Amino acid sequence: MEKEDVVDELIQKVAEAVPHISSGLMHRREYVGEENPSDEKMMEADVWANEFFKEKITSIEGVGQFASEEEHEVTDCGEGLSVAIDPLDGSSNIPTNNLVGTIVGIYDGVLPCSGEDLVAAFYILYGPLTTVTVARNGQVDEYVVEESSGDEVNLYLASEDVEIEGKKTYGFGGNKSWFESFEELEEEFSDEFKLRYGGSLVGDFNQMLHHGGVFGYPAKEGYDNGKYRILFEGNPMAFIAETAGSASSNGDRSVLDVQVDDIHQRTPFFAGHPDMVERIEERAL
Ligand code: AFP
Repeated sequence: MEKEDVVDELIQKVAEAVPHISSGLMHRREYVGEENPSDEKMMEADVWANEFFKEKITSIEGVGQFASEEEHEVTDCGEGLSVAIDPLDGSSNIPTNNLVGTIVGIYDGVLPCSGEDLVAAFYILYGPLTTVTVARNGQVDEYVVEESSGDEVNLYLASEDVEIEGKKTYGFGGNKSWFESFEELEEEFSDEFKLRYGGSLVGDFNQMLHHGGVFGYPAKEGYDNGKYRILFEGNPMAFIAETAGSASSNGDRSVLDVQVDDIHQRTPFFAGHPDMVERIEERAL
């Protein structure tokens, strides 16, 4: 299959999983007593969603590698594009019925590879509406997922060619351990912009995408490289932000320019209006 067709198939197959994932969360809100490769507690929903997506994605012709935030190693599954996924980002928000998401990066390269090798990226946001936001071919489009018959879903184009405009909101994670220089910057931003932070990367990023502003998770005490995994979270979200005409940064340069040597490598992460990202970089945080 042509790479474009593989990307189409990936978006459709992952979207088809939405009704199954949404209905399956209710009975999978307990922690399983194991940790993922990033030493984070795994919820039953994390394990289950990972297995569900892995089976769908590795069975697609034209997908050669599969990597997940929940698995230690890359799975080789044929020839073609490489897929890196955060199956259920924000799963700790499920017990409080907060927003959760699925993040997918599609790379034309052998994993681990840098964001420059991304050919497309998309996320699913499980909210009042379930939406799929896709960055490909230089454009970001948002679709609403509507369940149809059986496993079929319809994707309705809700927003075409989305661009991040304006500097309305800001939101930064990990506030319990920020370095002092970042605390000072956040105080400036809190005087100038509206705070939007909900503890869910996909939900918080999506607000920034539509409202205009900046979102991030900086390096902090004990986490010199921040919290987000570059392959599964940082690169795909940076690709979407930059495709939407905005900027991303690890505090120094575009997240997409960062060399990736390990599939679970972390990165400080900022994305949003270029002026706001530039102010963060100027503080060399
Ligand atoms: P979980 O997947 O463990 O819920 O973590 C979610 C997340 O990676 C991301 O979605 C949030 O932006 C971030 O963690 C919140 O981290 P803090 O709880 O440290 O603010």
